[in-house]
Amino acid sequence: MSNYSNLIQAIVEGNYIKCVELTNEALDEGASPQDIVSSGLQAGMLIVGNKFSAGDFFIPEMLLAARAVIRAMEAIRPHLSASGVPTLGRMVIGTVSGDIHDIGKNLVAMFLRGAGFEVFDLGTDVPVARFVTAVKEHDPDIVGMSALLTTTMPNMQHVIATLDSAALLSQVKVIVGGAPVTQHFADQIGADGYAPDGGVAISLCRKLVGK
Ligand code: B1M
Repeated sequence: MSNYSNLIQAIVEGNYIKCVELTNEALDEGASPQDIVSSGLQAGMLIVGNKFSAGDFFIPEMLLAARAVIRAMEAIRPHLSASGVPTLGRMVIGTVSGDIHDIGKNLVAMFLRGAGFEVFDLGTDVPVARFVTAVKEHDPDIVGMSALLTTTMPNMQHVIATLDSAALLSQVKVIVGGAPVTQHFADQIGADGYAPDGGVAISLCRKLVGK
């Protein structure tokens, strides 16, 4: 299926039953999970975001759309299973402090698990200090941070600075992502990489661990 207009419409309407049904149909027809995510789920959320910006949608509509996408992701997850694939590396991931958006972060975590990374998900609104303790606990190769709000982006820099003060920064690679994040911002704060989506996150993480 290359036309995801019905799936996009179901997301905009917040109809999670239809959204899951159409996602399963697309999977049955042989569409790749990546294509469903980028051309269907993300495209739908983009429209929802634009409607919110324009004042046509409010928080309840955003929540209904988010539920539809989360349910569709649950349907996609088994198709990304990496059983039998050797671990490529360990990663700690979280949405930074003050920010509760987790759909994109969850997608990235799911893609990376599917690609063979062992991912420790710290959740959302993760305090700076929690990233530091997670590095001590899990000894990851990569720390990944997500931010969806311009106001929470600076917290990524705080995490990097705190890892540096704790003499842990040299042991890990740091990657950042999220709708308002750019390569320029990543360079500015001293991150090792930026990924605009889950697919690029896989190739970036593979490159950072040399695999
Ligand atoms: Co909010 N929200 N929201 N929201 N929300 C945005 C982000 C916004 C752009 C909407 C808008 O105004 N057009 C706007 C931010 C404006 C800004 O900062 N400039 C906004 C706002 C203002 C808010 C509130 C402040 C609203 C309010 O309360 N007045 C509030 C903030 C709460 C908080 O965090 N403290 C809020 C709340 C919410 C909901 C709870 C209702 C809900 C979140 C539900 C959830 O996540 N469980 C929500 C939603 C759904 C959105 C939009 C509509 C969709 C976000 C999304 O899930 N996109 C969003 C508008 C938009 O982005 N178009 C919006 C789909 C997702 C797949 O994409 O997250 O970008 P994304 O992830 C992509 C890439 O960015 C990348 O890969 C992912 C997959 O390809 N990526 C990474 C993400 N993380 C990565 C990490 C990596 C690598 C790549 O490495 C580690």
